[in-house]
Amino acid sequence: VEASIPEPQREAWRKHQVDGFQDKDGFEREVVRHVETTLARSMFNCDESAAYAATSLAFRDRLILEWNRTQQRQTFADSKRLYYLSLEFLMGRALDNAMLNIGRKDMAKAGLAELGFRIEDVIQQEHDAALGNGGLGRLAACFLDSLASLNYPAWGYGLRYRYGIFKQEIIDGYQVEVPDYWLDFNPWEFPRHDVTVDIQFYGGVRKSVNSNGKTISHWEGGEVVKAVAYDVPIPGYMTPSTNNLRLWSSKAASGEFDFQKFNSGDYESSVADQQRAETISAVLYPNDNLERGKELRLKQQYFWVAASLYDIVRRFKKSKRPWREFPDQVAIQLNDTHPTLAIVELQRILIDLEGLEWDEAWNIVTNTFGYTNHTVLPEALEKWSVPLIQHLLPRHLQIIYDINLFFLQSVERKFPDNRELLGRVSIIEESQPKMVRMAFLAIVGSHKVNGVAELHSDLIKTTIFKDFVTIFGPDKFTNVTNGITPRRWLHQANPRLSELITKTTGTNDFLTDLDELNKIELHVDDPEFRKEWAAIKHANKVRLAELIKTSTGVTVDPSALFDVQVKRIHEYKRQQLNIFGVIHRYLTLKAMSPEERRKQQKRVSIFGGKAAPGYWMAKQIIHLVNSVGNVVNNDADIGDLLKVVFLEDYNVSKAEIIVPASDISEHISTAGTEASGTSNMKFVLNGGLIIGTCDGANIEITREIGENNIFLFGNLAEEVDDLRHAHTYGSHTIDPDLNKVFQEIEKGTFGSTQDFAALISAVRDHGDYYLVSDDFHAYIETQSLIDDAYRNQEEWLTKCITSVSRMGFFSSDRCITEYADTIWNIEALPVVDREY
Ligand code: NBG
Repeated sequence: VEASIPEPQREAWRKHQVDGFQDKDGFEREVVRHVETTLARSMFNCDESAAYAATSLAFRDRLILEWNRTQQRQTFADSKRLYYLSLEFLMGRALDNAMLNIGRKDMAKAGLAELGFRIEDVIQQEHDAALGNGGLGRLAACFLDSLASLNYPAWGYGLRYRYGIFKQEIIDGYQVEVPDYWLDFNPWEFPRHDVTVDIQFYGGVRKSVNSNGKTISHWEGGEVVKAVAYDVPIPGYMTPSTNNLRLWSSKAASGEFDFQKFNSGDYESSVADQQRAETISAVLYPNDNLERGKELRLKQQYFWVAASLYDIVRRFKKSKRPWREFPDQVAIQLNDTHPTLAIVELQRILIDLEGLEWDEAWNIVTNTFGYTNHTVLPEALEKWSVPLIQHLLPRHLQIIYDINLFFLQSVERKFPDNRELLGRVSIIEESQPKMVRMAFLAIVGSHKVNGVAELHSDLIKTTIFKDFVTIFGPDKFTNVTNGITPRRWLHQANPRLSELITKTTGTNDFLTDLDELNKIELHVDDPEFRKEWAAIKHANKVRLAELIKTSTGVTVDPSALFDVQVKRIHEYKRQQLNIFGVIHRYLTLKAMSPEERRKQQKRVSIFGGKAAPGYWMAKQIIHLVNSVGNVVNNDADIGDLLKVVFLEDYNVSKAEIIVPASDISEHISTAGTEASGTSNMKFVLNGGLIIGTCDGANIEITREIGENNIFLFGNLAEEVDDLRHAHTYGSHTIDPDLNKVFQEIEKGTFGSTQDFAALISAVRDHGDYYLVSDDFHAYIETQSLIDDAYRNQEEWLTKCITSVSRMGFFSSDRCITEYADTIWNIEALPVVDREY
């Protein structure tokens, strides 16, 4: 308020208010201006990367003006806001998305052509913003797109990692990790050097008694690190609403370096302090569905949570409302347990700094937070050691103990004399050392807990959180099935299909109301439409074949069936089942006569995905895929009948090329392990079919598109426990076809047998936890059904078109609307007074 311009001078501001470019000429003028001034280059010195930079800056300028107006509108409306706290935002590239969302891509294309550039080449220059591992981070990115497109007042809060997920190189068939330094030039962020928060670590707690006789806790001493805000504008689709993603970067609190130390000649250690502070936001932990309990990770979590809450509270306090209205103004969603300390931090702010009573504060806290669970895998459930929290956040540990005490007392009152129950649900695990169970803390501190697909939401209620359903009742637990944004995953990734649908249905309403896709089902028999559809799929496959050629050197036939499995490499996702199936196919083909072989369906098996650097088994899977590819791709008997490729460095921008080109994609996790999966939705939306298990969102996809349009196989979630038990305590026989595959690997057909021994013994000797052998037969049978189905191209095409037409449910717009209505209780703020 203090910095606002007095009324008499505001006229000058209004008169000189800038507006972003309006037309092609204006756009070109902005590009030239940025090349010549911001970049200090000229027409004699302007390559594609400079053209990319200038184009992005031109669009960024437009976005920030809308961003300003959006923020003003939201402040003025004073309605409830959502804050989405996520350690990961896997955004991918921004330029193409910005151009499409604000509806100016054609104009930019024409403008760039006049300036001497092809828009496709310019778009390619952008480095992916890869601040996430996989599905969880990409979901957050899709949510931001929907929140802005639906005009919800919402902010994302995350960390501005200097290094995103590592770049993967494949050298001699092995994964090698290379740091992803992406911030050299990032036109999409606005540093807010004036928006900073001091974050405290370590120290101790002193108690005092105030004049009312109340004990007050003071967290004192320790060290302070500065959080600096960087804002990333998030454009909605065809709306001026432009939301904010605020990412925090860490800096030494004393500025450049500690002048005390500097003056006393201790220059090196003052620089070291600076570097230690900057380490906090330096790197994204590269684990997907795994938590390692590292101190720096806990520091990241508190740093980010404390800065975000300070910001949220500061904004609320400006409204001068009483504290009890906080949950009417603020909804905070915890994306997994990573931000759970926010619950403790808000309670601390309210009782220690704002002087509220415990119960009043706790009521505010629990009405503010919602918690989304994204996994039931035990190795991914976060626990932090009590001594570590005690050391880093002494006051928070006390509050956690109090939260637990009051919670357990309430359980005791409801279920007297049930010590076992108390032990099971305690937030503190009585282990050596004691551990804080973050998911339990998140449940106790939230008013709603949701899973991300129906099966998953049922599973959390009957397994890991069963006792909490008994305690809080079933209504606290709910399901919100994941969704994807049709803007990026159809319009941007598959522009020709998007155009065909628009032309055929006469409108592009499906981009804002995905249920409208059902209109294309009326055209499923229209020969012209079918022909165009098939031509688009073929062109997308040609585009992928080119990527495969340049990145692996392997030539693939675009008319072959493209079979794709791209996702993080994990035993539960069962890439090993896929590659064992590929070996089985290879052996079958080898055993055939040349005449018989000629009748077989051609296939390209495409793999992609990163293994966590410390995940040895996952790295062996990558090595096996590459080794098999080496043999199969060079076998003259096989030729184009089978090719096996591993595409290195799978990321969002590669997914935009891969997804529209698939015929079959694999979503074959052990039933009950994949919470939802979201690429399954992307593949079907782009006219590919699925081979999958009855897991995660596969089940709901089947319900929507019909079971004739999906290839399901394998044991069900409810059968998994018994099978595992039988493996360990009964006799465990391995599927005979799988045994042949193992024998072939052990013969050395694919190179060093030693390397692959662990993949085999996991199945044969160590209880086959992921049920690879149990599902193998059904898997290869189903793959052969797919070969047969693909031969009937007309029927296949009908399946694809029908499936796309029924995918409306999986829009992240539907998903975000459910969150808004049932968990956040927020309302959209549409812009009514302006044409857009
Ligand atoms: C992942 C699940 C996926 C799910 C995404 C998004 C974690 C912890 N979980 O199945 O494995 O689609 O979350 O909900 O990364």
